[in-house]
Amino acid sequence: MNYKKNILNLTLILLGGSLSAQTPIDKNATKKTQNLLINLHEISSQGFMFGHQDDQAYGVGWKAEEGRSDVKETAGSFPAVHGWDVGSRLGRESNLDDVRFSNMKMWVKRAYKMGTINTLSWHLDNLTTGTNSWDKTPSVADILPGGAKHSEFVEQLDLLAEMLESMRTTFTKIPIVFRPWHEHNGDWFWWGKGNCTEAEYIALFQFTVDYLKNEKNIHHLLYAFSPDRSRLRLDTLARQNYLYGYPGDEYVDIIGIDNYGDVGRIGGPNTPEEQRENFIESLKLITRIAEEKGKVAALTETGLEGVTRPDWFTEVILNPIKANDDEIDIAWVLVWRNANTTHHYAPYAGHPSVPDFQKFDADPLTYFEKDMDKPYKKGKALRKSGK
Ligand code: BMA
Repeated sequence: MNYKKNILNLTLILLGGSLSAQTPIDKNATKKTQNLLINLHEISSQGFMFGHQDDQAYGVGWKAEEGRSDVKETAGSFPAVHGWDVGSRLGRESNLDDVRFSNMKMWVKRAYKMGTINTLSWHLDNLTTGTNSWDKTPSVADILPGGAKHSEFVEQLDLLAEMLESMRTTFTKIPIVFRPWHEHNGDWFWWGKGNCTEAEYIALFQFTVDYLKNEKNIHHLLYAFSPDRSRLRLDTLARQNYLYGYPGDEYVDIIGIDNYGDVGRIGGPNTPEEQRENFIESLKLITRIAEEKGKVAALTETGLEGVTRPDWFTEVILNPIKANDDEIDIAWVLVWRNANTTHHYAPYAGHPSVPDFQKFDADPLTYFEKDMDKPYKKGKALRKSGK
C-alpha cells in the first residue's frame, strides 16, 4: 500500500543525503570551501590524511626555523593536515603554546599553497576569571548574550574574524576547518560537561557559528564537532551519547572525535586488545553518524605521548583502520604537538618510531603532503588512491 510513498521517501532521502553531503552548513560558503568538503567526502572513502598540530611552528629541539617540520624530517613530506590553536586570547602576540599569530598566518598560507589543509582549535581563556581554558569556573552563561562577559567574548570573536579574514592569498580566502569547543563531554574545560548545561553549550556553539557566518560574513569555514572518547560509551547508547551537546545538523560539517585513551596509553582501565577494539568501535561510530547525517568523519585528535611504542603508527593506527576499512571512513587522523622529548606525538629525527612512521607514510591508505594534489578543486584532491 505504501509502496509508492516509500519509493518516494527513499528517493528524497537519497537525494537529500547526497545533496547535503556535498554542501557546507554555510550556504554562502566560498567555492573552494564547498570543493574542500566534497573532496573530504571523497578522501574519507579512500584513505585518510595524516595531520599534525603546530607542525611548521616547532618540533623537538627547534622553534620557528624556516621550512622545518619533524614530520618532513622523518617521513620525507609535510603532513596533509596542519592543526593550529587560536587560544589563549586573541589580540596577544602569541598563542598559549608560544606560536606567534603573525607566523601562524604565514604557515597557514604555506600549508594552503602546498595543497594541504588547515584546522583551527580554540583553547580560549576563561573570560569570567581571566585564567585559562582549564579553569572550570562556570563561564558560558557569562559570555552568552545578556551575560556580564558577553562583550568581551564578542571582542574575541571579532578578533578571530579579523584573523580568519587575513588568512588569505591575494585572491582567495583560505578554507579552514574550525573546531571550537572541543572535548565538551569531558569536564576539564570551562565549556565542558558539569561546568555548563547542555543547553548552554549548544547555545555557545550556535552563537559562535552564527556570529562568524551571519554577522562577520566569514564564509571560508567548515565546522567540526569533536567530543572526547574517554567520556563516550560504545554500547547501544553510543549514538545518543555521542550527540550530547550536538548543536544540530545546520551547525556541523565534520563529525569528529578526540581519542587518546584507546591508542596505547598505559595505566588506563583497558588491556591493549580492548583498546584496539574500542578504537575501532569509536571510528565505526563516527563513520555511521557522519554517514547518516551526510557529514564527514575525522579523528580530530589522537596520539601516544612520546610515541613510546615504536610500531605505534602501523600497529595502533593504520592496521586496525585497514582491517575495518569497509566500516571506517575518516578523512584525517591528527596527532598532537611536538613540544619536547617527552611531550610529542609525531616522531622526530632519530626517534625509534621513525622506520615504522615511514612504513605508515608509504601505505596506500595514508595521505601526506606529497599525496595531495588540489584539495580545493573538485575531484582533484589526491595524487595517490587508497582503498
Ligand atoms: C595540551 C598540551 C598542552 C597545550 C595544550 C594546547 O594537550 O599539549 O601543553 O598547551 O594542549 O595546545
